Amino acid sequence: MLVTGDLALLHDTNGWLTVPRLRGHLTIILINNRGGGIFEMLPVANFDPPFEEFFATPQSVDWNHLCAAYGVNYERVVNWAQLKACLSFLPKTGVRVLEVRSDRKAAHQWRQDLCRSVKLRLADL
Ligand SMILES: Cc1ncc(C[n+]2csc(CCOP(=O)(O)OP(=O)(O)O)c2C)c(N)n1
Repeated sequence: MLVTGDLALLHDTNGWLTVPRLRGHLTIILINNRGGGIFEMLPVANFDPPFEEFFATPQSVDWNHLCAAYGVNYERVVNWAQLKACLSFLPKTGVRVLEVRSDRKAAHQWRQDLCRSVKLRLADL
């Protein structure tokens, strides 16, 4: 099983040319937040432009179509119950992408808030 971001996976999708020779199975959980969420942690994230175009670099890829081009199975996951059901069994062969879409800005804010509350609690000790 592989958990990856959309930019990292896009970088390597040509590796799927070897899928016909793959022995075993790979499930890829694709966290698609339309760009590099890691860069939201940089000070430059507060300046747009140039942030979106030159740092986050969101791509307009239809993952369903891209997967189909390589013979990779695709499923869009929209809730936890579906994700749990998808992971409750692993196929024996082939590659499968489970796309989970996420809001890059909202996720960054959520992490910031979480870190802040953890720091506050540690300060209480
Ligand atoms: C081969 C390679 N190219 C570029 C980078 C620089 N880089 C580090 S993280 C990142 C973007 C990651 O974005 P994504 O995979 O969508 O994950 P997210 O940050 O959204 O979780 C890039 C381009 C790298 N580490 N390796």
